[in-house]
Amino acid sequence: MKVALITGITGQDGAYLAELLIKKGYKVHGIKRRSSLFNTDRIDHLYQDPHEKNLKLELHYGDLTDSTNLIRIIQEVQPDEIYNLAAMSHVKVSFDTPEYTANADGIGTLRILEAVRLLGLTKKTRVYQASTSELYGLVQAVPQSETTPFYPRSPYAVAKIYGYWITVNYREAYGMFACNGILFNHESPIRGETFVTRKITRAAAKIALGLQSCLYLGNLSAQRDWGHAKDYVEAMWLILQQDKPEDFVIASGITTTVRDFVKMSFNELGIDIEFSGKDENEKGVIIGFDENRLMDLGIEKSKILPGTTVVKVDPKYFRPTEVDLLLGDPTKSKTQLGWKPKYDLPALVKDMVLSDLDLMKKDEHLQAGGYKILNYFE
Ligand code: NDP
Ligand code: GDR
Repeated sequence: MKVALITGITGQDGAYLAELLIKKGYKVHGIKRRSSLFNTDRIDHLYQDPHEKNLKLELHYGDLTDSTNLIRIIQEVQPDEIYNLAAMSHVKVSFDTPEYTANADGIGTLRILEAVRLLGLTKKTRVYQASTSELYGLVQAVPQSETTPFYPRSPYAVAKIYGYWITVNYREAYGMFACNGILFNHESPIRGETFVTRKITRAAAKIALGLQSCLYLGNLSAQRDWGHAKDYVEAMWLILQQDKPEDFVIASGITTTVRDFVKMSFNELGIDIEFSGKDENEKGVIIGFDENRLMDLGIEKSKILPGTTVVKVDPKYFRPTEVDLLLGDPTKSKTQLGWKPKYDLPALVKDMVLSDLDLMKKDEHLQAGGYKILNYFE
């Protein structure tokens, strides 16, 4: 039985990867941070009573900013594969916490690699590093491939560039099987609520049910190459199954604006939105609806009022330096890894919107029962 260790197991990718590896027959160990609440919602369906024998999933307390626990856990677990997914992963928040981000996302990667080396596991343990399309930053060329130069535009991206190069360096210096997956944005129904896609799909569902009146966003013109996290964790696994350690771009090869993602999300709910105005004054207004679609989804027609502004720009969501355009070239991963994503963008939007509609209907029931529903704007 192969043994895997996942850092960041409580995050979006950690949860999907744990599920995938367990299905493949792995014993999975995960590192979770101590927090004042359980914070294991995304992996609760995989949880097993630790008193049972032959556990498929075991959790360990730890933190990427503390090498003592990383060394101890890696020594105990003796993993065949480590997936280093833990990170302060929010680009905007990294401008507020740049030093912590450098420590966790940059030096954290070094701590993992060095633990493997110090413990004499360089020949046994393969390491996957969660690198990112944010490394490309200020556009140098499109589409972006494994050979496109980097130009990071945030403390997050600068920290991740250290993670990228230290992974390459440990591979070259010590012959480790250490690889970067340069993953473009990937989303899902369990995406964190403050990333733009999930913020949009949650708000669209709430607005359709009359639980929220307006969605406030930042840069609507940013273009992203979005895929489904379920497909992207398959690629992580494939990268570590190759004969030789190499770095791979994982992307859909299609780019879309935030504005179009908004339109697609409302459209999935049977609501048509049109944008007008410029920059900070741009807004999205309901221009019509598909009555049959609303009925199929159990949305009350009376709550969808054409002429209502449902999207506004709030400059507080602008970033000091922005990444305007990401568009990946997945040729290498498709030909060399045989990676075949199952979801395109419309299928991703559908999955997220319908899941959020379902969740928000629970809020609708609570509100009907007299409970206050909080709209948390972040
Ligand atoms: P999430 O933000 O959903 O999850 C991040 C995980 O890291 C959480 O489990 C979090 O724990 C954990 N974590 C954060 N800081 C620490 C720390 N100091 N020590 C230990 N654990 C920590 O991110 P995703 O799942 O979306 O992304 C996974 C990885 O892939 C990240 O490294 C991200 O930067 C990178 N990436 C993501 C892309 C995407 O589009 N999703 C694209 C390219 C790269 P907790 O639950 O306690 O907060
Ligand atoms: P990103 O994802 O920064 O690409 O990083 P995010 O969804 O936060 O932003 C995407 C684009 O949307 C614009 N935007 C907004 N973003 C947020 N969060 N909130 C808003 O209200 C909003 N309005 C517009 C942003 O300016 C940006 O251009 C994600 C993370 O998962 C990283 O960890 C990962 O490395 C990269 O994807 C690839």
